[in-house]
Amino acid sequence: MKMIIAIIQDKDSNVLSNAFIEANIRATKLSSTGGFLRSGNTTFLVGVDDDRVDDVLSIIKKTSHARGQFMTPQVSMDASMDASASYPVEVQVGGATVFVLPIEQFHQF
Ligand code: 2BA
Repeated sequence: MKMIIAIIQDKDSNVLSNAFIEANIRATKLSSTGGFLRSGNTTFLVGVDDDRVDDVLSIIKKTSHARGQFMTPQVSMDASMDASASYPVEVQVGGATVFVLPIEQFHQF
């Protein structure tokens, strides 16, 4: 059995939830925050048998899209006062960041 942790953009989360339900895949959805942009994203925890890992990965791949997001870099007071320093810059986010971990034990009491 494996634990799949998938971090995706909020905009894709409902489509992904529905796709999991349709495929009879059980998942837990958590509200999360990206450490870099400090904006909201969604983390799914999916516990599945080994033979369903590829199904889960392909559903995530199909439903998660990369998008550009603008951020304003923080300017240190010590920095030279370059006028362009605080202009928003575009960062590519997603589609999905996915970790697949082995599960040692699984219990439901
Ligand atoms: P954030 O940390 O808010 O990062 C959003 C996007 O900003 C990233 O997209 C990446 O394009 C860029 N980025 C992140 N750190 C950067 C840095 N030090 N320098 C320059 N650009 C940087 P993604 O790579 O698609 O990541 C989307 C979200 O997935 C991340 O949101 C974070 O919540 C999660 N994530 C990504 N890699 C991770 C990892 N190794 N461990 C845990 N969470 C991760």
